[in-house]
Amino acid sequence: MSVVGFDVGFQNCYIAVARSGGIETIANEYSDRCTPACVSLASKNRTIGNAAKSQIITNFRNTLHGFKRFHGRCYDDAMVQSERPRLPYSLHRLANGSAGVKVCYLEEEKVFTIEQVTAMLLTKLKETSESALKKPVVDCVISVPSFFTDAERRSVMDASQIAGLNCLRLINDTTAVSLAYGIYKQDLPGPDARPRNVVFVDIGHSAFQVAIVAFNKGKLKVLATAFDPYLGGRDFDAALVEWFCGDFASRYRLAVRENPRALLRLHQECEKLKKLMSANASELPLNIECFINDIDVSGKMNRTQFEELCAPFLSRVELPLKAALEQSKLSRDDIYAVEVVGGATRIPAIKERIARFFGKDISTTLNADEAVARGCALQCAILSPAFKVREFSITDVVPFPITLRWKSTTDDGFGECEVFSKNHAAPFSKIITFHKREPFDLEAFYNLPQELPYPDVRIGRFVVQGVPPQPEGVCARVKVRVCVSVHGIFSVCNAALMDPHVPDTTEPHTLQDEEPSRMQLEQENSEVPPEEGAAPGTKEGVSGEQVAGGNKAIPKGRSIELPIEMSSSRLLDRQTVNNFIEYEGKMIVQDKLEKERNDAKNAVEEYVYELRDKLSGVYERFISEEESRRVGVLLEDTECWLYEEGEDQPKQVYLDKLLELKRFGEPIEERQREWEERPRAFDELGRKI
Ligand code: ATP
Ligand code: K
Ligand code: MG
Repeated sequence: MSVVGFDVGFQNCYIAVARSGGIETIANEYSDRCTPACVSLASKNRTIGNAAKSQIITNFRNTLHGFKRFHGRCYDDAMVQSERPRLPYSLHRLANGSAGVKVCYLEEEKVFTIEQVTAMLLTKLKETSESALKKPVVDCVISVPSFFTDAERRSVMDASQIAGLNCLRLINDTTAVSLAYGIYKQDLPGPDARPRNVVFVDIGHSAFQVAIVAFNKGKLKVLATAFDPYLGGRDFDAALVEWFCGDFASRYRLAVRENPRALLRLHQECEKLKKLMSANASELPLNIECFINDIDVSGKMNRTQFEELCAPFLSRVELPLKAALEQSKLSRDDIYAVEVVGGATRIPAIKERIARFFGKDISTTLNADEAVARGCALQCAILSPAFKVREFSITDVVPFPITLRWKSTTDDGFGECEVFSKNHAAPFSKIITFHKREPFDLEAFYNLPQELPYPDVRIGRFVVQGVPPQPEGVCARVKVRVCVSVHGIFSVCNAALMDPHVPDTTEPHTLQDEEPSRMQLEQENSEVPPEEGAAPGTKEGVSGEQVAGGNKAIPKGRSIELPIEMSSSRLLDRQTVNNFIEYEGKMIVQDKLEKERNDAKNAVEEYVYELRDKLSGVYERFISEEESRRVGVLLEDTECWLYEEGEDQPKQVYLDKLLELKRFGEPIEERQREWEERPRAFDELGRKI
């Protein structure tokens, strides 16, 4: 069983694995520990990660990057629409309204959902981890921003399924970082002592997250989280791009924005310049050769100018810090350390603002790029029965309060109840008791729309089925369990029809029509099974008939589990996910075949060069001039063929070509080998005598 953690960033992905030596961040086939979140579709295959990144400019319409935030979003979503004009590739409105992408793949126009695109990226991360671990990888932990709502989280879960992964937990970025920080600390306060409170700030390419976490020996508890989901390193790049566009327009009369390739190049150069400015306060150059119409451009910028340009972004740094501190109810003196991770925290002006806000130097004990992935791998190790790790309990928070609403069957009124308040511990589950005469609906939604970084407050509709018709004046007692799972996803996870003969001592108002005031909200730990009486076996006993037959079907003192159906407008159904799994498999095969075809072609090319070298080298004395000339011509012809007719042939053609060449090359090689072995054979013979 594999133990793997994936940090799927907006720009950069990292992989950490658990091996006997501990947690390690691993490198891909380019010896790079960072795999760009980039997927490029082409006429014969797709490339993912580093290889795709190198296609950003050459194949810009079909090279996808910056798609992470489209998870669970509608095409018409304001955020999606504001990103759309900045993307070099096309977004597409899918049948269910979701945002997808439209690209040219295998020489055809093709639409992919965001789940499929992220699945492609995950396939790459999976393969990289498999080659490092030398075994199949299925179980994993994947990080998501702490502000991701249910729709976004469910969408990432679907992506992981499409990639053939079993995601044991979607963990919040900052929670993963906290785990990476806390698990190795030997000097944490005892279980009942005052906790050590640490602030974690992660500013990546697209977003800014902060969490305040209380540590005691063997446990961490997130006290509060806050974020600016729309502030990250890319905003600083964009500010530079904007400025240089203006600069180049006035000095070179160039309309950069009208040229997608030039704009992409400028973006890359501005990002490089931004990084250089983190280390260097003096003026730095920006040069691009043959930028537009063969014009070389150059410009310059210093850190002070950069900071002025980015002042609107820098002024937003304090807000999430303030929000988190207020929610945690701690004072600055209660903060033990402020740890920063994420690439954009390397910007000196950002670091200064964080330090100034908390009134202390910031710490960088964690690896800013790899901490999230390491935390994910640690969480995976904790969850995996195959791995022994130190016990460490993690309590996260519910970032957005959740309310459940229902319609009363008796008086047509509505009832509702906030089931999870802001910063409620998670994962967690609760039980609500309803008195019903028929199947009923529960609607879950986020009740603070102004705080939600998502346009739709609806989480989903849950239909509790199988409640048998009741005689006049009688209601069936149904206990419904609602939970926020380890993935941070809300659901109505089960419902049980209670035995009417057993008086429910916990609920004094059992026979009255339900209203919020008469509803019981029992809190339980998420790990406890639904009801003492509800043995898992009872579920199988529920058939439509039995339920319709009335309460007699309920075993004495026990309960019957009722089926629940969830509907949500953007949820992928099972069949669609299965189709995507199958299609992903086909694309993997296609990539493999294309790789083999290319390898076969490369083998021909290599053999041509090798044989040519040897003809005028080691083989020279084993071959007549005439033969050497003939083979030389053959090699030349083959080389030309590779550039022309042979440029794009099926694998078998290259294999045949190689055999043909070897028919000439191998006899010469044979002669050379015989000659080389002869004196040795002679020697051995000599010794025997
Ligand atoms: P997100 O967390 O938003 O999903 P991500 O995880 O991909 O994004 P990171 O890898 O943490 O993001 O950070 C990438 C960002 O950090 C980029 O904007 C990059 O330009 C920026 N960055 C990296 N190094 C530096 C540096 N030395 N100075 C300034 N910015 C930097
Ligand atoms: K990252
Ligand atoms: Mg990140």
